[in-house]
Amino acid sequence: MLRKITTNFNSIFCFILTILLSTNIKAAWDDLNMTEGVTGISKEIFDLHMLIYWICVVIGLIVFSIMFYSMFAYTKKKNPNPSTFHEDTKLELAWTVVPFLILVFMAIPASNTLTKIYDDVEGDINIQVVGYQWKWQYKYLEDDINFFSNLATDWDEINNKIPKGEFYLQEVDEMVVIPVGKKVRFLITANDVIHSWWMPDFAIKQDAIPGFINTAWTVVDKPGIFRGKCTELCGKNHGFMPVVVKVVPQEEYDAWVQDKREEAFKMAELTEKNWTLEELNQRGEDVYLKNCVACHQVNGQGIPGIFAALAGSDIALNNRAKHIEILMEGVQGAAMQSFANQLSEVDMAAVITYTRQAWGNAENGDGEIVVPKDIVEYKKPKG
Ligand code: HEC
Ligand SMILES: [Cu+2]
Repeated sequence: MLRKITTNFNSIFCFILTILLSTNIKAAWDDLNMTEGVTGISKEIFDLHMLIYWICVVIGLIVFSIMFYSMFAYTKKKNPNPSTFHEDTKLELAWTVVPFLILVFMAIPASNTLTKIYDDVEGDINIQVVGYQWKWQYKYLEDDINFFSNLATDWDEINNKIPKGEFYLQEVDEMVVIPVGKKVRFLITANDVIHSWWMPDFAIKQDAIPGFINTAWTVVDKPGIFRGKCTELCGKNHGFMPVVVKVVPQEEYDAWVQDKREEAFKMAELTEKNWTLEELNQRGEDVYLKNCVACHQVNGQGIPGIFAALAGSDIALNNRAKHIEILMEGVQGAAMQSFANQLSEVDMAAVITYTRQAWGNAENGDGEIVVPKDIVEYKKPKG
């Protein structure tokens, strides 16, 4: 038994020695330690963490030294008659008051930082963050910018068909962009279940709860791309909704806002526009060739038994409402996915119209078309 303990002790000792001697000690330490982050608050939190860590180390050293000293210096052999300071009032007072003072000493800087973290005034830029299963939506409240940020990792990487990339599960199709040195406030909520918006480098980790708005703020002093994730178990694809924030100089931010506005303006114009059947058909054919042929084939015949035929499909001929629903929601448990977030309202309307017209569908069915406004209408919250 004793031998076993000694060998264990030896191996632990060797392990610690190896770590201490390794040349990468600083790197290993940084790896194990909390991140320092890139904002004033994150650095303050880091300093607090280090301060309290060292206080704990000192307390640990004192307590264990006294303990081990007493264990060896006052054995029964060396000290057969133990001293009796049981119920010593002074001693008991001391070991109550001293820890109390230490706690107060630690609470002062901690409360200071906490007050700053929860300083909930409006930012220079205010962004509403909405968690969805399984993606984030960002709305820039002042600039009317609104987009979804979807996971951009190739599904072949996820399914182990190709090697995993550098930013595996940490990359998105559209990043949150914010300017350097400005106060950005995030108003965080969710659409379906509880998510949590976590950006370690900004020291932000805030629950996203349906029906509530939690806030967090940051000022980032250094440009760069920072990565975080959803940190609340929110269902099957919980690990597939990363958070990526790009911090850029003010001019670059202004240009980005301008681009976004123009993009939105062009899209809104297209959505509002009165589309002719021919225009819809033309655009719809392009969309179809990009997004649908792989399964439904150029001739709309699909592949019998695998991919439904659209030519002559009852839905495409006579059931306009169901047709929209299938494209917007997908078909549960089938390869037919929801295209609601992949296609704009214009492209969605165009491809539905196209598939209701092509391959003789117009002649064989009701030939009803779908315009972008129908899709906007469908997207409006029901009830
Ligand atoms: C990855 C393969 C795949 C892609 C890509 C795909 N679909 Fe489908 N689609 C299916 C499958 C499979 C079904 C049958 C689903 C079921 O009901 O089981 C289907 C069903 C449909 C239906 C209903 C047909 C019927 O009569 O039941 C429509 C309409 C449709 N798809 C349109 C589209 C359009 C438009 C696109 C492109 C924007 C598209 N699909 C892209 C696989 C696909
Ligand atoms: Cu989530």
